[in-house]
Amino acid sequence: VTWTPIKEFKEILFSYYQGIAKISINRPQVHNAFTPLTVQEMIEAMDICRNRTDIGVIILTGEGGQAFCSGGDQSVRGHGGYVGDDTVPRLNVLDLQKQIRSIPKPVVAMVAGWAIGGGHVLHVVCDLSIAAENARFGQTGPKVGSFDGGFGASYLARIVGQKKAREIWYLCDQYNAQEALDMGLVNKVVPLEQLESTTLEWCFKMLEKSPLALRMLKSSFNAELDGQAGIQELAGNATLLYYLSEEAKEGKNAFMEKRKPDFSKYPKFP
Ligand code: 2NE
Repeated sequence: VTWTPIKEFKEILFSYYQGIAKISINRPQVHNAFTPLTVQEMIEAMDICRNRTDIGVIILTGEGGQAFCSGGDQSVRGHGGYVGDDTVPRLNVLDLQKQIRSIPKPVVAMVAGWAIGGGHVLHVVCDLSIAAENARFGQTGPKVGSFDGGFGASYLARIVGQKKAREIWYLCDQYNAQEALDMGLVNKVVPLEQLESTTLEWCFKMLEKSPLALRMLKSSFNAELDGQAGIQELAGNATLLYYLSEEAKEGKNAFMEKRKPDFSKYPKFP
């Protein structure tokens, strides 16, 4: 597979192959820990993925085969957040989590090696997770003076159950790929050398499906859990579908033609 670069960044690789975008954290020397710049670049890449109509599925991963992501880079953690070149402390990974959740296309975490701390939460918020046999999962917050009580707690608990989620956070243990599969934390485990080919297979299966159906399903799964923000997302998709109808177009056309709309011919379904 030959990936074509989409845009050059400093701390991530961003590339394209046959309808699939791959966003890969490129800091293997620190197990792909993220800085504010890494996250800012991932947010920009996600935004490009959202806007490009030739991209149907997004893979999130890390370079090197030893780590997906080890969370926030502790060496730049300052007073109130992670500090970038502008000296401002930030927790911008929370914005990235929301973006992964609301982008109307499936996001697949392709996990080799460590998915730890804030890096674990990133795979948790992805739609699907495919793990290599060397994958290791866990939270470290209470050990290193941090926690993620948002998706990192509540959505994790929806996936693995309350008892297990509390165990993961309170004990800060690490779990291997088989244990992750057993608790429903990942969708599939494969040998490392098959990780990308299997992930691509799954992506191509999704790319064959109706993009609007996948979009509606993603926002429907979210709606049940995300309160008003989830309903807003699902309702936005309902509006999109309505805009595609002749009935909605009659309203707009009548306004533009400065006449009364005639909705009489549109059925009042039972
Ligand atoms: C991942 C883990 C368990 C791997 O251990 P090991 O022994 O295989 O590797 P090692 O030697 O620890 O790591 C290799 C190099 O990567 C750096 C290490 O310091 C080491 O550097 P050198 O000694 O070779 O110079 N490295 C690894 N993770 C790093 C990190 N997160 N920040 C900076 N440097 C890192 C082990 O490395 C580990 O436990 N890592 C830390 C995991 C962690 O606690 N992450 C932060 C959680 S908090 C968070 O992410 C967060 C949040 O809770 C809320 C909001 C936003 C973020």
